[in-house]
Amino acid sequence: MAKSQYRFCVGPWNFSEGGDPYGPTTRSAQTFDWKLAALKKLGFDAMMFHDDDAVPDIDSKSAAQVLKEAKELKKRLDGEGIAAEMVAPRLWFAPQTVDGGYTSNSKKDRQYAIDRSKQTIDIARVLGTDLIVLWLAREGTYVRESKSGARSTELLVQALDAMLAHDKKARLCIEPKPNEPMDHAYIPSIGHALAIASLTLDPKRVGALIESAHAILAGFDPADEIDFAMSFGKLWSLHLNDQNGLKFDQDKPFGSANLRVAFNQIRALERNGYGKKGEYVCFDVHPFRTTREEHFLKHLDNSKKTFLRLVEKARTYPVKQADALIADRNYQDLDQLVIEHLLGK
Ligand code: XUL
Ligand code: MN
Repeated sequence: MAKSQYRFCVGPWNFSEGGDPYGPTTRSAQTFDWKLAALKKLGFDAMMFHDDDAVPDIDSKSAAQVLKEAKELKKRLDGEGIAAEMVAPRLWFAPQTVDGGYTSNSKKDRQYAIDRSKQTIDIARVLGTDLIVLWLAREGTYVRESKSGARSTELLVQALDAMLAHDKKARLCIEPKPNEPMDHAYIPSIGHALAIASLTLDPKRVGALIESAHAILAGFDPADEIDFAMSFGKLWSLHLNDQNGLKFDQDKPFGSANLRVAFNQIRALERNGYGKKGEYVCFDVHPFRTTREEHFLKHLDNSKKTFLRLVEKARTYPVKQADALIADRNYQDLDQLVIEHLLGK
């Protein structure tokens, strides 16, 4: 398998239990310690956290208690040699976030979202990471006329500015997604994420996270999203997974739906040197609902395996042959060259 510069990461939510809107869970919930041990066993290096993954029942606890529990978590992670990659405020669960967090039509609820985001930065500091991920889950609408796009852009910038001012070292990493749970989201692509960064008080500290499935849901090739973000030096994290077309967010194992699209993501990471500045490769994948308990970790192990196999494929790609075909505008045979290479011929 390819020797690579890559380090791997996963979140506690990626050990999910199989529940969906149409049926209950199919596997029993595992403890945090079980997940931590599993992650080590699989050769992962870091864990990503929502604020309430790091400190459960966060809204019922005082600020001092939250920081105390974050410190305890940091000790546990240090004991296992696992880093915290990022912390993300979960702004889509609490009653205050029904109409969105930063773009809610309620001033009081917008304040809740900003306060919770500042607290997320405090937790991240304790856990030893400067990376704050913002998946803007409900920053959009079900009924387009219920909010103004211009006003929402202004509110998003205000929220980003409040976070940037709260901690001069924090880096904000926007994870775009075009829909789900919303009909339409306000920051649906990497272009939107990088553009809104330029309106903030410190654009250098606002970057992006690309998730393969989210890019596919927007109708984009995730490899192009990677190349674009990395041309700006702004790809600070990555959620690799797969998605079979325009459906619900499937979070399939990496490469599961379209190996060639996965291969091109790896090529984009390789040509731009992803990981060389310490960025992690995270798999935002879930087990299929049918997965038995004894196969609980397969989706993680398999995603990593596929990733490393594709790194090898990217590094052994017949570049000279490809370049000759490109010079001859023989894209017909270039297409076949890629297919043969992936098939192992
Ligand atoms: C949702 C999603 C989230 C973020 C973290 O689609 O991908 O799990 O990655 O909040
Ligand atoms: Mn994600």
